[in-house]
Amino acid sequence: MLKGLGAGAAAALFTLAAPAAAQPMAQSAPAPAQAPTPPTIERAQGEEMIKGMFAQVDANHDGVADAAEQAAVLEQVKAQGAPETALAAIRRIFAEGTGPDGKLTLASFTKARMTAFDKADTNHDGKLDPAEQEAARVAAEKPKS
Ligand SMILES: [Ca+2]
Ligand SMILES: [Ca+2]
Repeated sequence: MLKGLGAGAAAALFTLAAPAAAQPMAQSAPAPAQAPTPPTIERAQGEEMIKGMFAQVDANHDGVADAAEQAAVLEQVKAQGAPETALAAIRRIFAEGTGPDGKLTLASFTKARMTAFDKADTNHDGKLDPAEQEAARVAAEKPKS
């Protein structure tokens, strides 16, 4: 699970946040062709990312991310050095995605994350631009008051 995803990338996918947050300034590397500005995420693209993320959590592919699978992801993200704020954000995202039947399913997870996507899309153009992604990431890592 989470193969090839760094802690930041995993957290970024969960929070639909800027990949820039996961890449602490690659200034020592030769100048990349692209500016480090994260790309704007289209709504359909965001949904694909969410489904991909669920597939990573649902290790046995039975359509439900159970408590053990959620715990395994948290362990892995933690082992990759994610800060406690990121772990807390992921826990909250799991909780928010849990349906009325107490299960975190692809459908309930996607629904909850797309609701978050729409909330983060503050100018309602159906896309998350870099500023909206950053604002969502900051909000996600803040404890709820
Ligand atoms: Ca499962
Ligand atoms: Ca927008």
